[in-house]
Amino acid sequence: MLMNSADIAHEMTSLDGWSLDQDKPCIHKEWVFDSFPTAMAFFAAVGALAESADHHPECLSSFTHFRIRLWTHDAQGLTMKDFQLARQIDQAASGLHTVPCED
Ligand code: H2B
Repeated sequence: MLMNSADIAHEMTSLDGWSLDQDKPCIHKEWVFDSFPTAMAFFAAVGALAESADHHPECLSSFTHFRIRLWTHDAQGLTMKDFQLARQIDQAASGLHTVPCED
């Protein structure tokens, strides 16, 4: 079910490091991992989570940099599925080594 802006604002307060893109609308986050293998381990973990949730993020992988955008295509906007998957993705990343983002 498509979320209204009040529900979205509420969910955003419980997410760490995710930003809301009003134009799309989608939520997005970037990571920089300590190595390419770590970034690929993250990619594999995100892929497994996406398949089990039947909810698939847009992933942009560039060496150690990784960017994810999440929205629900079927609903043409944000639903709770996006926030649930965002939390699972954060859990997967928490076990991996990241380095501070330069930009
Ligand atoms: N992923 C995302 N991000 N949004 C969707 O609406 C979506 C999806 N729909 N993965 C799913 C698959 C749908 O196409 C299938 C039929 O359940």
